[in-house]
Amino acid sequence: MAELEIFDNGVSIEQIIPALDRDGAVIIRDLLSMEITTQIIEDLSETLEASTPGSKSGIESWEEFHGGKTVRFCGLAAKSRAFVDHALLNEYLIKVSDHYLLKSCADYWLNTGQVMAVGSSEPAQYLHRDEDNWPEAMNKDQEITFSCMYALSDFTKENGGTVVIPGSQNLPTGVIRGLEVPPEEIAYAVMPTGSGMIYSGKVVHGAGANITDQMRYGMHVSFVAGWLRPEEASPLVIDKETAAALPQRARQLLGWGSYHSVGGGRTWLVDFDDAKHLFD
Ligand SMILES: O=C(O)CCC(=O)C(=O)O
Repeated sequence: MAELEIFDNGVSIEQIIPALDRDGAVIIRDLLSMEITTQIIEDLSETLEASTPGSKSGIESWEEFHGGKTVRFCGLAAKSRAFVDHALLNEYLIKVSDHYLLKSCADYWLNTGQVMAVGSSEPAQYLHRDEDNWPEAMNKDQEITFSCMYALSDFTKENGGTVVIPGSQNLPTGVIRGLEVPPEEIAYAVMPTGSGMIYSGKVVHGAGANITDQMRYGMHVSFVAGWLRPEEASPLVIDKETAAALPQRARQLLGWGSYHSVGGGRTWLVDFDDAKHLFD
């Protein structure tokens, strides 16, 4: 079995980048404090209780991907200020995303913030890459998306802890759906509550099988290059009033700001003006 490198909160970015370059994923313990984790869970619990397992897509291939026993929901920034301040604006996730994504774009924004609660007896999800969302933009020389899987409960090998293939970010460019790999190449994101696994959009991974009788509560946050269309339509969910109360960087990440390309044009404008001026 392969392993991911595990760091403690407080580690420098310079220490984790070599591990990310090598494996495509790292685990950081205590990325969220217990107090913040508890607050986020409390903020999201009403939606969690009201959500039923299975895909909302109505599309067979997505039903398989989303998992029939897995609860998923988005719009987290509208539901939890603690999510915004500590998960969306997480210092490590932002610094790592700056390091990798700003080589391919002038800025990035939220791709999706999503609870992924894997239910008891859910089989393993097929292995994939997050950059599969944007096949037209894949390029071996650039990262277009970076993610963090926060553990809102302990992640174990038995309860669906994320399966990761370290080094698979270097496999040939292209969409991967259902890669078969020998057991010795597989690592599991085994991590206590409050930890986060930060990973490249190129690394092959998927939710593990949950063979326990408990749910595994994960919360995924991913960023994507500002010139690409995100999975989640955040500004259609986070209304202007909610956005106005948030820090400017959070607003920008949530789509309440425009994109200024390096040496090219500006996009996502409001009558030719930067959307951030809606809050002046
Ligand atoms: O839940 C997990 O551990 C990973 C899920 C995942 O990779 C996805 O749904 O895109």
